[in-house]
Amino acid sequence: VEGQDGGRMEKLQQLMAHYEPNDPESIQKSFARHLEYSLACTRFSFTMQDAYRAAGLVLRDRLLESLNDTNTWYREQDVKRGYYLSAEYLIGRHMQNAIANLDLEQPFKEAFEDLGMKLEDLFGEEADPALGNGGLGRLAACFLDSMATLSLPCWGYGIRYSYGMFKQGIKDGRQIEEPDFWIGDGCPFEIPRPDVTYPVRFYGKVEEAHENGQKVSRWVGGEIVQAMAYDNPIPGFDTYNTNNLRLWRACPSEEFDLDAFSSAQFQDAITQRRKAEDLSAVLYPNDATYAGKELRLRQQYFFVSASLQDLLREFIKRPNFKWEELPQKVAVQMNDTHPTIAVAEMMRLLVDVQKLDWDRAWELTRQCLNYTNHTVMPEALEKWPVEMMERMLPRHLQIIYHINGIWIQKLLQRWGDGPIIAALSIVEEGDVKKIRMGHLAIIGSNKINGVAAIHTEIIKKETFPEFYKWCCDNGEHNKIVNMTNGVTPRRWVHCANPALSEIFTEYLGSQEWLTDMTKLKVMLDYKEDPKLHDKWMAMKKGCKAKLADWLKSTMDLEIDQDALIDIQIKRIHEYKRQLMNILFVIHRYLELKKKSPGERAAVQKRVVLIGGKAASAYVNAKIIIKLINNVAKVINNDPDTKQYLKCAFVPNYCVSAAQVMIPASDISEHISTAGTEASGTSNMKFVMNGGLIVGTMDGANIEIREECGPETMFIFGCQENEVAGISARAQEGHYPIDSRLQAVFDEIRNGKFAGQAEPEAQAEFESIVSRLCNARAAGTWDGDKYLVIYDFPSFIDAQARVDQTYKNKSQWCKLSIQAAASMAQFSTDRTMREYAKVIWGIEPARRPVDEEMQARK
Ligand code: OAK
Repeated sequence: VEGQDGGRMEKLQQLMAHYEPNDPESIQKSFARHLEYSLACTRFSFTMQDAYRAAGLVLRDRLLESLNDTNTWYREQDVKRGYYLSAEYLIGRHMQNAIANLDLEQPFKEAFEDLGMKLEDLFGEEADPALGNGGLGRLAACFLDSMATLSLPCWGYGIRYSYGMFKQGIKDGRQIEEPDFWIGDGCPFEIPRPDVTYPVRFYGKVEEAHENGQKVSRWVGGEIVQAMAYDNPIPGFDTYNTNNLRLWRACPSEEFDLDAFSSAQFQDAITQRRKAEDLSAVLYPNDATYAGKELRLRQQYFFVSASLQDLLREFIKRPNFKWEELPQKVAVQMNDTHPTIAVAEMMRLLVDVQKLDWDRAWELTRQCLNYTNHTVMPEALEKWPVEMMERMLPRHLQIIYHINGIWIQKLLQRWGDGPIIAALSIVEEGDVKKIRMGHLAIIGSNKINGVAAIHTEIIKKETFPEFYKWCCDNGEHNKIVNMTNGVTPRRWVHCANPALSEIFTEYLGSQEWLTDMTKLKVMLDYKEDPKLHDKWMAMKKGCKAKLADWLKSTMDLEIDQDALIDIQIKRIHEYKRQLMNILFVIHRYLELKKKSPGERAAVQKRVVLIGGKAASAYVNAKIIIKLINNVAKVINNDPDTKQYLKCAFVPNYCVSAAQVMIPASDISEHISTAGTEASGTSNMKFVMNGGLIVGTMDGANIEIREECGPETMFIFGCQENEVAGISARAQEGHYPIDSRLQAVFDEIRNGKFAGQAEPEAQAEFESIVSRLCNARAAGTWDGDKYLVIYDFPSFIDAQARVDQTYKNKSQWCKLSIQAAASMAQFSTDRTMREYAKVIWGIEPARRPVDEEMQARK
C-alpha cells in the first residue's frame, strides 16, 4: 500500500510495537486463538494433530518476528552474507528444536501441561521433513543450526520437494518404497512467499546481437518456470538471530488463460502447468551416486538460478552498490557438484543480464563461489552429456566452453600439450561427450574443501591430483582446504537426550556447553566419580527404555534392556559394509550354538540393530537388507540363543528415528573400508551421547580417536595406504579366507537363511558370497572390492575387545564419559567458524534487542 499514509505507518508501528509475550498464559492464549481462528477448530473439539498445528503457529509468530528483525539488522549493518546452496536438507522435525532455540522450553512445558498435554506427544505429530538422502543433507541442516547460533548472516537455499525421501517399508524381508508426501496439509513452520518469485528459463536458443556496438548473446524462447520462495526460519540458540532456509517451489509461469477453457488448448495448458510443478515434485533418492537424468539437471538449474537471482537482487538493493564489492558482500558455498551449474549461471547473470565484461565477471564469480566435495566415490561426480546441456541450457554450454577455452590456454602456456590437458579439461571426450561438473566447480571456485582430514588428502592425491598439482605450481597450496564435519549439539544432545543434557548442565552449572563444547572438559575430572557413574548409567538405562518402547510400538520388537546395544544406521552401501556386520552376527550366532547352555550364559548379551535405506535401483544393497532380515528371523526364533543375541533391521531410518536410537547405543558400527567414507557424521552423534565406536581408520573416526583417546575406540582393519596392495595381491590369488568366515559362508550356502523355502533369496545370498570369494576380481565391481574378507578377522577381534571391556561396567562408564566430554571439535559450531573465517570471510552479526524484548526475558 503506497501513497499518503495519514499516519498509517506510525499507527501500525505502535500496534506492532510489542512482541508476542512468552509467559505460559500468553502462549496458551495464542494457542487458543490459532486453534479457533487459524485452524477453525473449536476449543471443545480438536485432535492432537490440530494441537500440534496450533502450537506450530504459536512458534511461527515468534519465529517470524525474529526472522524479520534479524534481516533488517543484517541490512542496516550492510554485512557480508553467506549463501549455502544445497539440493538437499535433511532437516528433521522443527518443533522441539525451535522451542529449545527460542528459549521457550519452560513456558511451553508449563503452558501445555496446564492444558493437559505433553510436549512429547505434540512433537510426535509432526511429519519428519526428509528433503535429503543422508549425510550431505543432514550436514547442511546442522550447518544451518550453527550458522544461526553463531549469528552468522547466512542463508540456505534449496528445493521444496513435495515428496521427500521415500518411506521405507519391509515386506517379506525386502525393502519397499512408499511416497513421502510430507507436506500433507501444510507445514506450520514454513512461510509461502508468493511475492518472491523468479523466472527460470529452459531450452530455447541463443541469439547473437549487437547492443551499443557490443556483441551480446540473448537466450530466448524455450519455456519459463516460476520459482516461488518458501521460507523456513532457522532460530539460533542463545542469540536473537533467526536465519532463513529459502526453498524454491516450481510453479507455472502464467496463470490459466480463461479463453483456454473453451478452446482445445486447455489440455495443453494443464499439461504445461503440471510439467512445471513436476520440477520440484520429488527428491532423487540417490546417495553418493548419480543417474544422468534430465529432470535432475533441471532441478539443479532451477534452484541455482532462483537463488542467484535472489542474492544478487539483495546485493543490488544496497544504496550505491558497486560490482567490485560483490566479493566483499557475498560468499556462496556449493554443496557438492549438485549446485555447480552456479558457475555458469553467475557468469550469465553478470555478463548477459548485468552487462559486465567477461573478465570482470569471471573475477567476481571466482571470488564468490566455493565448492565442497563430499565423497571419494568417482560415480558421484556428476557429468552431464553435452547434448543434454545444449538442449536444456544452450547459453550455459556456450559459457562453459568459453571458460574451458581460456582455462586450456592457460594450461598449455604453462605446461605445453600432454595428457594432463585432457585430464583437466571441463569437457570429457568420448562416445558421449560430457561436462564434468567437479572440474567446472574447481575452476570457478575460490576455495575447495574436503570434509575430514583423510578425505581432504584423498581429494588432493586421488580425486583431483592434476588440479592439486596446478594449484601447487601456482603457489596456491591453500586452495584445497580441510573443513572437518560436525553435528549440532542442540539437536543431537540437548533435544535427543534431555537426560544427558541435564547431567552436563548440572555438572557445569550452566548451559554454556551447548554453545561451547570445550566446557565439557570439566566432566573429565569426574570420569571416575561413582556418583557421576550412577547418573550416567541411569541416563543410558532411560534411553534404552525409550528405545525399547519405540521398537515395540513401531515394529513390535522386544529387546532385553540389559543387553549391550549395538547399532549401525546409515544409508545401505557396499562400502559402508553392513554386509560385514551381518556376517559377524552370523558368526556370533554360530559360536553361541556351539556352546553349552551354561557357557552361553557367560556370553555378553547383545542386541544388534541395523537400519538404513537403499537407493531404489541399488540391487546389491537391497539384497543385503533381505539378508539382514532373514538372518534376524532365524536368530530371534532360535530358543537356544535368542536370550543372548537379538538382531533386527529397523525400517524407515530417518532423523526422528536417529534421535531415539543414537542415545541408547553402547556401541555403533562405522566400519567402511579405509579411504571410502569421506567423513561420517553419525559417528560424532553416537560419541557425543556416550556411545563407543567400533570403527576403521577412515573418515572422521581418525580425528575422533585423536580427540577422545585410542582407548575409547575399537579400531580394526587395514589402513587406507594398504588397500591398493591388498587388492593387488588378492587379484594374484593371495586372498585367504578366515576359517570362521568360511563357516559363515558355508551356513549361507547351505540354505540356513533362505534355502528351498525362498529360492530367489537363496540365489541372491549365494551370489553375494561368491562375489566376495571371487578374489581374482577384487578391485573390480565383481570382487571383494571393499575387503570384507580381509578385514573380517580383525573385526572379530575388535568385537571381542568390546565384550571384554563391557564386562567392567565402571571402566566402560569412564570411557563413555571421557569420549563424550572430548567432542568439542565435532560441533558444527567449530566447523562453521572455520568456514566463516577461512572460506567466506564472514563475521558474526549478533542482533541486539530493544528494551521491551529485554524486559520480556
Ligand atoms: C551424497 C550425494 C553425492 C555426494 C555425496 C553424498 C553424501 O551424502 N556424502 C556424505 O557426506 C557426508 C557429509 O559430508 C559425509 O559425512 C559422508 O561420509 C559422505 O558419504
